[in-house]
Amino acid sequence: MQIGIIGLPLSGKTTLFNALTRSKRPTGVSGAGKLEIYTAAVNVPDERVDTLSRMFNPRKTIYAQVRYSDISGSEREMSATQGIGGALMNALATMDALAIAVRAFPDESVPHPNNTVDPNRDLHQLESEFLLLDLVAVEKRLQRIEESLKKGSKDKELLNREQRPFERMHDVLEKEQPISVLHLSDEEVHSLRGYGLMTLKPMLVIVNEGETPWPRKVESSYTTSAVVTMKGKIEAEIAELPPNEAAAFLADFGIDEPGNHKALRISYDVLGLQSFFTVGEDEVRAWTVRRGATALECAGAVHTDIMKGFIRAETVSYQDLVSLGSLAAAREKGRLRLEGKEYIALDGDIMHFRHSS
Ligand SMILES: Nc1nc2c(ncn2[C@@H]2O[C@H](COP(=O)(O)OP(=O)(O)OP(=O)(O)O)[C@@H](O)[C@H]2O)c(=O)[nH]1
Ligand SMILES: [Mg+2]
Repeated sequence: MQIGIIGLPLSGKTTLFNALTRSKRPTGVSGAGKLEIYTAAVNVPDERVDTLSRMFNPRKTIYAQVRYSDISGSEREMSATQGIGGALMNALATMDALAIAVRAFPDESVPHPNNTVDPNRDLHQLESEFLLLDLVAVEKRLQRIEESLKKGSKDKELLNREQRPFERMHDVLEKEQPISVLHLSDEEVHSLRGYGLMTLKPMLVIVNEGETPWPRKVESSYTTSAVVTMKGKIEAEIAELPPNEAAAFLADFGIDEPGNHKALRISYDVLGLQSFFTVGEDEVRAWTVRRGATALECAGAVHTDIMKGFIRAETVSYQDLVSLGSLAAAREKGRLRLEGKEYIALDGDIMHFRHSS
């Protein structure tokens, strides 16, 4: 999973990126509006993985990973008449979700492109801009389709098939909602990647509040967006500390859940993702799949060969395994089930795939 952080200049994108990934990229240095992208991966903290690792004492413990990209200078790549520039379009194609950084820290020494600090105004400005960009792109495509149909194109059926999703997208955009409300399938999203549609992907809003809490609620105008608040600068500094020292500082600043955990948890939610685990003496590992994934799709996440040769998935819930203490006990108590291809995996399932090779 890859999440791109975008936002107005000097909203704290790099600061949040540092807090989220424990990186040390220089902040407060503007790249003169040029598009620049830095990516770093982080492990997804998961207490269940820690517990399983204690239980199996494996040689390797592997957490799920998420990649964050710090995208600066995106504003120059967006034009209401020209659409999105090629470089940004290519970058967006690799992102599964976008996180909008919104400034809510007052700081006289940091200039604001809109002069005053007002996170709701900035957020709504960006959200309207994204909707407009998408509306222009969708209308352009619809117009092309209509022209081709009028000319009596041979691909009438193909064009008709393409027209429908674009009309649906047009409808929601006109209602000032993002395309993501349509919950398009992975395939549909994939087929649209060449159009640089900003609101096709789930979005997360990260309110970057300063040392004191922002007094008003920051609300997205998109029904599908989630809002997370972080204390960017403080959390970036704390992220540099060893974990045992970090805990004391978090408590001092009244941060009950560090922003990096919160952002990951909510990203999974917004993206409709869940985890399943594979366990053994060799490796305890977390895997990420979409909610509602079948046992076959889970097998495919591990390896395409396992998916191709899929026979059964030995499955036990995390709760059952932990309360019974071992796979042997789970088997004995009949809690280790043999599931077929169509089984809908639940969050936290522990799976072992029987397969032919
Ligand atoms: N006081 C305070 N300053 C912050 C906070 N977050 C960021 N800043 C400062 O704001 C300035 C801009 O932060 P960056 O993280 O570089 O912002 P950015 O969005 O990456 O900026 P560009 O990439 O240049 O558009 C820096 O001087 C940061 O130290 C915060 O929570 N509190
Ligand atoms: Mg930056």
